[in-house]
Amino acid sequence: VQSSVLGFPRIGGNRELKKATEQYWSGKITQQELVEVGKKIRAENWLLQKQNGIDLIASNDFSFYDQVLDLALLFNVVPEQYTKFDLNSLDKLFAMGRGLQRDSIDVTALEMVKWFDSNYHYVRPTFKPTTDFKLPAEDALIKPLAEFLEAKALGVETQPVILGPISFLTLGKPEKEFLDTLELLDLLPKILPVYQQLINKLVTAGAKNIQIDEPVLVLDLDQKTQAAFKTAYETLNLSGSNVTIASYFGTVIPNLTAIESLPVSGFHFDFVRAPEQLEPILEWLSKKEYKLSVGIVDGRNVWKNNFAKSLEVINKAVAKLGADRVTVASSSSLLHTPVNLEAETKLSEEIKSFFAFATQKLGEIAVLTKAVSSPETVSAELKANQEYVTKRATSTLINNKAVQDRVAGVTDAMGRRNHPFPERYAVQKDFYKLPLFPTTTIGSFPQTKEIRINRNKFQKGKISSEEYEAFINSEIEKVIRFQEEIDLDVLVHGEPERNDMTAYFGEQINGYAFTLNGWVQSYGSRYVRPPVIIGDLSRPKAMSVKESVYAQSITTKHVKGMLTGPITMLRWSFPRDDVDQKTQAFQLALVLRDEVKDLENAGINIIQVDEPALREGLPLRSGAERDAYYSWAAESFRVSTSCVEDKTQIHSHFCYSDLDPNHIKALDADVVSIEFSKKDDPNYIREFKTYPNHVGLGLFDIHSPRVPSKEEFITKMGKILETQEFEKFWVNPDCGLKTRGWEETKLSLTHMVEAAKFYREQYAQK
Ligand code: THG
Ligand code: ZN
Repeated sequence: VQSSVLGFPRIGGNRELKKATEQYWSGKITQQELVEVGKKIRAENWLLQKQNGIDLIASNDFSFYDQVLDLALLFNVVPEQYTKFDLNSLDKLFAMGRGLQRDSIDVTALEMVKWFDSNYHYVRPTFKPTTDFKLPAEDALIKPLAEFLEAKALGVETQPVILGPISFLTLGKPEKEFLDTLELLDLLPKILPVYQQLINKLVTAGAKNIQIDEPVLVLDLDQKTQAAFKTAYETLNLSGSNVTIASYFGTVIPNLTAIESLPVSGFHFDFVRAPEQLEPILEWLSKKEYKLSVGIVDGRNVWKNNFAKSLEVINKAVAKLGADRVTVASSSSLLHTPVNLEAETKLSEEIKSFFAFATQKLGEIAVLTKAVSSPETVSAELKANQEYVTKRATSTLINNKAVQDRVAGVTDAMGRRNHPFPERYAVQKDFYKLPLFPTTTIGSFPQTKEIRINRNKFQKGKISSEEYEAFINSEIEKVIRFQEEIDLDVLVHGEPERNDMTAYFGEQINGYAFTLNGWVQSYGSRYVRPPVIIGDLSRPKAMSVKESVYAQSITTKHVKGMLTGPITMLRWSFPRDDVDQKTQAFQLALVLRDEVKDLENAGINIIQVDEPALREGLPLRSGAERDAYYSWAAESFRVSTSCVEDKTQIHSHFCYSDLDPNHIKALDADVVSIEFSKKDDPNYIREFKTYPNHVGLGLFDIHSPRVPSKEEFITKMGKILETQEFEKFWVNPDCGLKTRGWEETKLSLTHMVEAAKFYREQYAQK
């Protein structure tokens, strides 16, 4: 039995990659210095895995921005707009990932979308019929090759990981002009020779094992896509190396016929997320000679592995296939878990004893591997693990009877507003007297260095809570005055008190644990520190009322209260693995319901409850589980928000994914704002015409420092107005502004408001 890790976090134990990348962007270090930081992180990761006795260690799992974007650049899938300037490959990568506005250069970023149902975002490659797939002429620029050789030079033999052709194509989209005409899989004959060249180079360099990721195998695939697997892998000549096709985050069973006889050496499947696929897979493999990589140490969560349970799975595989055909592996790349639990000096010993981060998971994989062939060498570890399982199940941190009873008592009526939207809207229209095309923002304003410094000082006890509150209030006042100045209609307080929209609330809810250093990459140089749901959830006191009330007290305009919805709280936390997701969502819904009521009672009339993670919670496959999700996810949102009067206007916000208007409709929010600026797709606008309540389609990309002109806003709004009913139309950016600087924020919002006023005049006569 061998051990395998599909990928290790690339951010460094102390976020070294983020710091270096941002320093490079701001001109403080050179590209060479940045490259060195990357090299150092890779070396540390490989050596750490080697020390832990991992047999198959991934390479090419590193990236300066995103691994899908890396592959696009490697294969010359670079839209023309990025090729006009003389950018070297790393700068081109960054321009594609985050846009670039400098000197005479002005390009927007490619679209960024959720990686399956995770909180990681990949950059979506765009293809056209004439995309000229090719490898760079210089071997040093062929990243998988260069990194394989780099590890080899350190004495580590690695398994290069490459996203496979079917996933790479289908996770992309056609360039705008070809949206309706290009079938991505028709590009297969053109892209396969380039995959072949790459594989040949790796083989020549000595790669004995290659992992090709085909995560789309866990999605619903049509006939054409299924057939493409056969075409692709039968066309490629993979005989020079042991090629493993890897899937994760779900079951492959519905697509099994697509892969059952491919000419590869083996497969990796995720038995953490989809244990039910074990039997049929073993049945199939017992008739073949493939190797099986058993994904059994969770790459998506922080809980310690349950060795006894895992060994049942592994031993079944060994019994059926024999030890030399079985590999013990992480379920997916460990990219989605924090780097090292050792850094958590503030967690209680009890809670800490429940967790394993990426570094600890390496040890778990090693123990499980040994437990198969020589259990006596790891008997102490197995025994300690058994004790953990019992201790956690009976821990007093976990169970709260009052919370369980309250969830059991949730009624349909609790998820229904007093009146349907048209009636509520009549009341709201009268009350708010907003102009046509009301302008607003999504909630956060730039998180400046000063804000971060003060928050830090407060956390470390270097300033008193009075001083901190005074500072936060002064920041709120700044944001309010600015919004008044540029004449926005519905104001926000700017969220200077919040580090992160999930962690901020998680830290105030009983039943949550949070980390000091549990960073996980979200996209590019942006990381999150997901709080961990460890037990039943309750709210000891109001969480957001003070700041909203202060903001409302200093302005005559309406200030929107800002909360994070139950699904997003759940999805952006590490959830419990001992209770189902619906129960956790309803516990959160009740916590939020109390908060919504408190805000309303405190005179906050507009309350936004964000659900950007609504779509990512959707089960990856259609069927009963997905239908059930649609219903309980919407209900948990409505339970959070339906306790208010007709007059109180509930807003919600969605981003990072292609949304189904029907799903949003079921939430019955009065106003929704939706990320939109990079959806160059008129069909998507048209879909939102069917949305019955009011809607703001995001007008500019907040991930880029680029400032759109007033004219650009006018054009964008014009396009939307062609299909959208104008009375329903709100004007707002794509998402919160916390990652932006003040300079570009001021200009962009000013232009946005000017454009709204332009149309207000135009439509005044209608
Ligand atoms: N919070 C969480 N998850 C998220 C988002 C979020 N997932 C989707 C989306 N938003 C991702 N976007 C971001 C945007 C900004 C940041 C992280 C993810 C960000 N992070 C700070 C950084 O990297 O410097 C750290 C924030 C902190 O101090 O906690 O700015 O908003 N959970
Ligand atoms: Zn958003």
